[in-house]
Amino acid sequence: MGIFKLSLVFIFLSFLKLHSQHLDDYKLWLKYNNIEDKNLATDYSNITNSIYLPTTSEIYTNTKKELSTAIPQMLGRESTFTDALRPENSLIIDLYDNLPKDLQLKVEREFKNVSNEGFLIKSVKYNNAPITIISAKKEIGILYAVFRFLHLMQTHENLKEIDLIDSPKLQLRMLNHWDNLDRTVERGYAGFSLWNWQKLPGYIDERYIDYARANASIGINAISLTNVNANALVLTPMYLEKVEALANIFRGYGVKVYLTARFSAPIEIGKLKTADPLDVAVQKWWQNKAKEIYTFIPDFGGFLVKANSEGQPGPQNYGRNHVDGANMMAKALEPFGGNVIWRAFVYSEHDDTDRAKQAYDEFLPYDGKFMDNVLVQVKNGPIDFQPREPFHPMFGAMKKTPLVMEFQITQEYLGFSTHLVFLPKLFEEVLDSDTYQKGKGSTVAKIVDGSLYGNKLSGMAGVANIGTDINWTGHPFAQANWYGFGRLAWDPYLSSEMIADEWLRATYNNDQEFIEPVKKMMLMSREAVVNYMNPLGLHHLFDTGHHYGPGPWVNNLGRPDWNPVYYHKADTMGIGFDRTPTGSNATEQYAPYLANLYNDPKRIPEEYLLWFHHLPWDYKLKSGESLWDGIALKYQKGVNQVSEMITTWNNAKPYLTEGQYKEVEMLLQIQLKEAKWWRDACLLYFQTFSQRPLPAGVEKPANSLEYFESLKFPFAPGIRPQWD
Ligand code: BDP
Repeated sequence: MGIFKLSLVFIFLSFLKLHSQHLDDYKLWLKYNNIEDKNLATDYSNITNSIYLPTTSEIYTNTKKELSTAIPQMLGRESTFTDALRPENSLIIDLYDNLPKDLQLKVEREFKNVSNEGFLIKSVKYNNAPITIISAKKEIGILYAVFRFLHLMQTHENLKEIDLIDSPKLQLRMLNHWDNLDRTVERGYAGFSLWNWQKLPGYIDERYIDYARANASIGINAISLTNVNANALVLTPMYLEKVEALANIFRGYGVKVYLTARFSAPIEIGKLKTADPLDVAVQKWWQNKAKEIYTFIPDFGGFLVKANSEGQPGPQNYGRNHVDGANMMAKALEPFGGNVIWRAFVYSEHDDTDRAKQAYDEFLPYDGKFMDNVLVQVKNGPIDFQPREPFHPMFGAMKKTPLVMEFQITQEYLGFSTHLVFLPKLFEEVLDSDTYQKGKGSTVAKIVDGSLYGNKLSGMAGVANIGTDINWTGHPFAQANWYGFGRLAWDPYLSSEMIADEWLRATYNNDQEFIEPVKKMMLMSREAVVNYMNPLGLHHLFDTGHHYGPGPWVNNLGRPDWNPVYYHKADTMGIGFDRTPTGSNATEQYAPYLANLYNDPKRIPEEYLLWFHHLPWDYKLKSGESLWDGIALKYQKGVNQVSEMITTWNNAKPYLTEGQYKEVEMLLQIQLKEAKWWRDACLLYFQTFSQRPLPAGVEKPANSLEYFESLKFPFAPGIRPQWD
């Protein structure tokens, strides 16, 4: 064979390897790899030898399916399933109410602490033999328990003496897809939308089932299918039929469907002249619409609404307010048990108040005025999903209204699906933040789970990072962000470290020598991206529209608050946004303790310094460095951290397949290149104001400022056409 042919064969083989890697990535954290440790495998075999699981419902059937997929893969042998209890059963799975009395007695005490969607997994002695009981109040709890049980097997936990109860702390654990009906995904970096509207309802893609399995495995129980910049067509019968087909799949995994409702739908698809929420015909239209939707989807979740925000229609178009709008829809959904999730992401083009203050100003007066089935969904920070923001001041201040935390899992401002950034670290930082609104310890987590003020509803939403890419999320490590979001929506008190640990084990392998350094890399990755993009409280330095790469110089967009210069305010005197009483006074929206802390540049945590203060270039940081040097060194540090990530990944090579190694290695190299781009572009630009040299240790920029300013990306992914 000639050299040419040989290399063709080689290319083909490497393609096959990479391709099979991608197929493996498709399985997410549900890989169910073969367990090589003989002792462990024997223990697990004994526990799962004969399984009692009555298949009386769809959820139970799906539960059984999962067990019969997972166990043979992990243990190399099948389990026996019985529909009726038998003496040989080693694993007994059923609702508590259905268990025979003597088995109930074995778990009665623990079971008292299991809530509605929670579960219990416990090993007990029964007829002198060890058995394991998996039980719950509702079928969905059984499915969650089995997923957890399989996860514990995947992560090689000792299950011989298991005694575990767990219940979700939030009611609504939701993904928000920003998917358009033409299958583009706003801010989507992992291909097109999963929802194949053209082929629905007739064609059910296997992928819908795998998507639902993945969600159920981490406890996600709601999804909104469509973009918040909504198209009213999804509310027409033609689309409702398609939505119904999806809802029918998801129901078997405990996932409810929500839709985004365009406020002007009564005009666009209802032929009315107005969408005024106080107009009786409009109210009637929404009531009829709700009724119609429930004929298709009897357990429909409700509406997610973006109104009077970034050009979307809303009640203010008719001189009405958010309460008028939200309550009108809530009233329509109420008879059927549906909710309205009303977004608080608002900032007006007619208001020149600091954008960071506007949502709070607009919503606080309405606290207590929304109907009981309205939840207000608030982004984690007051601007817009930046690499770091202080928590949104509405958390803690708005006491009577249940607030849904909105995180962004898709990495619009965090390097798209090219950069490895472990977001649970960011989520954890926000959830652990103390609002001090009801004294010390009033954390955001306690507001979100409803415990601080006793709100009846609670929830967390994540803007999905999922698309048609074979590996679902573009970057293999971005799967960890979907996973981690689900885990924190289940329990907002979990640590990001634990989440990284369990995700790595289920996704890659259980070798401690692999886990420890790679986990460290994940936990550091979030700070790295803050350092090389937006250090010391800087924010929104992103290039126009697409938000790919740096654009701190952008100053020509239609609205002042769309321009990066609005946010960094760099001038010859210094840099940063003064949000203290000498500036916009956004700090007044926080509890007095925090307001005082944030107002004082000497005491404020330095990661928020330039969010709240405009300071001179020679301002002395805690380290003793000048502000200019400190900023420059942070950018350099971010770049160095990415280099360290590459070293860590190279060292992990012996624990990875060629495909696993290669795909992340290539992405990390791009990340390094782009981290340098951020450093060089931002420092060169800020240097035009600071007029100071780069401090020792900061690499010289590879290109000129003009070069960086000239870069254009008309086809960057995820942009919505109307932004152009
Ligand atoms: C911004 C996005 C925009 C979204 C908006 C939102 O750039 O595409 O429509 O948030 O959350 O971050 O509504």
